[in-house]
Amino acid sequence: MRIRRLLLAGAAIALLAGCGGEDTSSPPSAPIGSGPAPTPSPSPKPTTVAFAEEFNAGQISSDIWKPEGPDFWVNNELQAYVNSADTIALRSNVAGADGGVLVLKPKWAPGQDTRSDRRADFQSGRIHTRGAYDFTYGRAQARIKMTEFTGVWPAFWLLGNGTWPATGEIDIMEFVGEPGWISAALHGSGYSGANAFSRRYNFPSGLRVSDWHIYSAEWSSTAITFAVDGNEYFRITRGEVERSGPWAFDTPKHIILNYALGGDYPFGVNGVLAPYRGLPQSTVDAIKAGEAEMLVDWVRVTPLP
Ligand SMILES: [Ca+2]
Repeated sequence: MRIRRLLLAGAAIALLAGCGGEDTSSPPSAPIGSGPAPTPSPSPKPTTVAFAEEFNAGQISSDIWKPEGPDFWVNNELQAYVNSADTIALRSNVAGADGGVLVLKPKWAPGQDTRSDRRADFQSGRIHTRGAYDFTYGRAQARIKMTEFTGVWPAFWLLGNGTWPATGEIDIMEFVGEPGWISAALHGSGYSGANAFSRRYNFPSGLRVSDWHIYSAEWSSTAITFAVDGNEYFRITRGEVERSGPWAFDTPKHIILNYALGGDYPFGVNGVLAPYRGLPQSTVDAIKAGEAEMLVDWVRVTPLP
């Protein structure tokens, strides 16, 4: 994500911890790892650049997607991640979708935070493919639809498997709840946090974040190009990056889908201080009403031409 100062210290530990048994809460309704593994929909299995998760199988594959747990905390965000059917689910019969969709959804849950150094009044979902599907180079795409509420922070991104930011981060889509735009970013040593390469994509008149859109990054050894619905809006070459620091994009990355709330990036845009940093009461009300969510129709990684 765009600003990740806390991750400097916590990323390696948190992410490594996230590789196995990270969800210590695991309520009975946990949607991932709660039953026999279905036939994995990605084909073929990891290691090569070819991945297709359509979310059509009726169950989220625990072979591929790992949930983040409540110990994880970065960017001063307002939620605790939990693996529950309220925060991570599949939904069918969604208008405009091709079969099932993944739903990541924040929930009002005061008094349930298990971390003593944080008071998260919300729970939400975050899943990743680290260790199950990591890849280097390719075109990563996801078809996503989100509701619009100030201070939310859903995202689709790729993260390197080593120390942040040295092993790189490719933010394909971040939405902080401001109608009309999303942003993309690249982070590495010498260009991270507030100094990342980033750009906003402003939707053409009449189009909204709350419509279905395809967010993509074409990642090669010489450049990374971001597009929305095939409209390229941000291209960074290796040479441009290397004027700020080492090119962090020749090593494997994994896929992350998450729904954060508040924290540094939304706060930096909206300046809201109350009732939560970066999150106004209107959005809290929307979360309580179950209206804030990100729907993901599919995620695909295809080889470069
Ligand atoms: Ca689908």
